[in-house]
Amino acid sequence: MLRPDLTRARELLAAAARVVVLTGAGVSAESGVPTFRGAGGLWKQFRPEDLATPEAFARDPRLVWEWYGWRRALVAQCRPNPAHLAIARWMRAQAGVTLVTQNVDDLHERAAEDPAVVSTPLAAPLEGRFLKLHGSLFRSKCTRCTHVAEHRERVDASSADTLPRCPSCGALLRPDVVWFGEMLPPGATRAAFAAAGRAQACLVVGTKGAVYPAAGVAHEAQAAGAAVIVVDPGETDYDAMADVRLVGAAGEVVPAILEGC
Ligand code: BV8
Ligand code: ZN
Repeated sequence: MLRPDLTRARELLAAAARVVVLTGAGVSAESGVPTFRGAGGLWKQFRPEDLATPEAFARDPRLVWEWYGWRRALVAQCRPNPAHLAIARWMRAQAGVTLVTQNVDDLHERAAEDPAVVSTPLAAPLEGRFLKLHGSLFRSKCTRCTHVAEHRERVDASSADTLPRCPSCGALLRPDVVWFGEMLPPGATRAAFAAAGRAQACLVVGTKGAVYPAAGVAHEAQAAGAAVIVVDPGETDYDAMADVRLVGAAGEVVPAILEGC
């Protein structure tokens, strides 16, 4: 017997021609990637204002690279979990699904390439339906010129002299992620809010909804009349507005909702 909240969530998603999925750190928690605010979360060991800001990088690029290098090495050991895989399969099977993620890990991307996922026939091109609002842990950009490139090699943050440098102009490279106080990528942000404004349902997975403007995507969907479904073991800023709140882990709940979708 299915939980009534699961049944309700399935009904709302089945009735929606266009759906926006908004994910945060919680969707990667079962893959072993620490969240920001959870117990043992990333922010616990390092405070955001100390590290995820341009000022922190200007002040101590070595420490900031040490943190990002550690996160990169950690994520490289992790694997997509059943929530990433179920969302990736669903995006292939349903043309109207758009994924908006706040995460800088590459687990959604790796799920999309998983053999168990790519065997699902593609209902519509994925182009424009996978939007990353906060950049990528595995891409670095130059602090001086326009160089930006994938960057997966281990970072030696043991001294300022060993930090990664731009192959074009020699200036310091930085992680190509959006820090606090920085603008989000305009194109992806516009596309995310446009998709939310057209959605009939918004599935929120693993985010407290505390960081803006990304957190506003779910509010935009709700304002446009979309049903809001929240999947999280804890409390979130979306709970009061949710049509359905599924208390549980993404890796268990998301596949259960999307089965048969
Ligand atoms: C902007 C990339 C303006 C980097 C991130 C004062 C000064 C400066 C700015 C501000 C300020 N006050 C407010 C702001 C705006 C600020 C903001 O919102 N601050 C918050 C803290 C109040 N926003 C910004 O600064 C943004 N930029 O405003 O620019 C501007 C405009 C024009 C021109 C110039 C400038 C930029 C914000 C982006 C910051 N970068 N990440 C990196 O990763 O290192 S934020 C980072 O935290 C994530 O990307 C994510 O977006 C955010 C929140 O994390 P969550 O994903 O929600 O994770 P969290 O741990 O919080 O929650 C996890 C959830 O999962 C929990 O609910 C938990 O219960 C659940 N969970 C746990 N296990 C599971 C699970 N769920 C399911 N299954 C499980 N198993
Ligand atoms: Zn350069």
